[in-house]
Amino acid sequence: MATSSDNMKINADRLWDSLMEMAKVGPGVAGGNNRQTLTDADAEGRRLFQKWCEDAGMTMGVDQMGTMFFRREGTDPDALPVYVGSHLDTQPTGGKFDGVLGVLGALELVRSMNDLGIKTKHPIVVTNWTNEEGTRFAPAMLASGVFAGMHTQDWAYGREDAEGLKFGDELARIGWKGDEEVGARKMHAFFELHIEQGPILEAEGKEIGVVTHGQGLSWTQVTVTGKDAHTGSTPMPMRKNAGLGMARMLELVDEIAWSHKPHAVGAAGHIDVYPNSRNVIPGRVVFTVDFRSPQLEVIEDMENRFREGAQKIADDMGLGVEFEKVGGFDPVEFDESCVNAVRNAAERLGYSHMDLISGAGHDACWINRVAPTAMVMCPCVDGLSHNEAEEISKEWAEAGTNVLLHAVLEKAEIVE
Ligand code: HGY
Ligand code: MN
Ligand code: MN
Repeated sequence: MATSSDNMKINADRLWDSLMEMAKVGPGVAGGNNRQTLTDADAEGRRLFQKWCEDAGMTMGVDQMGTMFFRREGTDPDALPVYVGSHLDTQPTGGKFDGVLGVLGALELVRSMNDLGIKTKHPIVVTNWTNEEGTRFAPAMLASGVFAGMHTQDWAYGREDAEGLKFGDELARIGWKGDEEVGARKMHAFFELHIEQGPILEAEGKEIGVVTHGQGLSWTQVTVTGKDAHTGSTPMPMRKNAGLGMARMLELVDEIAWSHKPHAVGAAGHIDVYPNSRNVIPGRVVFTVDFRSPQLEVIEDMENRFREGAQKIADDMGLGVEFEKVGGFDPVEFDESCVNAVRNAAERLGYSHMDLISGAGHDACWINRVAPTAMVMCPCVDGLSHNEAEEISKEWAEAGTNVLLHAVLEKAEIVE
């Protein structure tokens, strides 16, 4: 028998147990996770998630990018489903909650609907998007990007990791290359629950972030070429030090981002030095510049100033430099009716909340281009993420998932 909608709540203990169980798959070295996309650990996590979803009575579909869809029937089989989910893949030194909370929160939403005997007009589809992180295979949000028509599937299949392995081959190797056409599924709406990955909600003492926008992202891969040479016997004036060139370019990235304070950010998280030998002057370095801002014109300004400045640094030092845009998306404004469903849920449930711009990128940022989309955020301790020490409280997980439940039900329409 369905309960009245206002006091519907999820089972926080069961959610937390599932989060801790999934955290055992692809453990990190410092209490977090290293469950990178298309690794054996990813495959193990997928199988565990599949078992849980099928135990909850859902039926699975998998598309040609490996994205997993689990369907709970509605009373109107022709009604477009409400999709809800996130990603199970992690950073190499990832936390237990980035992405995972959104996937297992969606599963908990269905488990609770089953317990409460809730029926909806629209079907519900719980989703695990492949390769959100973009660490092993750039760019980030790769599968949701193909789903939204931003990348071709062939281009995605050809993306290579540091060992030269191809995305398409690795997807087949782990046995998760599905048969569904990517993007063929049509959505009534999409919701994603995610930890904030920043300090604002905790600092403001808010339990829920109502995400109205997502900042844009630009990834430029830079290759600087100099000349390998002996660090001892090569006189300073003769050196072509690609490592030094990179250092000056990274200083420029920081300066450009600060010039657009307080919202713009810039850094390089990926850096490869060749030959990376203690007594060889680096002849080649490859690094990726990550610029972000809520304003597209700021992103474009940062990109342009960096390329000009880096080219001048290289010219002055007698180095070569090449630029390749390897990822990016424009700032996102989420769907007003879905955002209102999130805000209504937080208010109805009595959670403190505030509007928020997402600092990180998410699958929702691409899906927003093909379906009405919104995000729910909960705080994380010290705003820390992409770090094995990432932590949230069970209460924050519970609040976020309760709001997700009520927002999804507003769109899926409860049938008494
Ligand atoms: O890069 C991002 O913002 C996301 O965590 N993949
Ligand atoms: Mn994430
Ligand atoms: Mn992440």
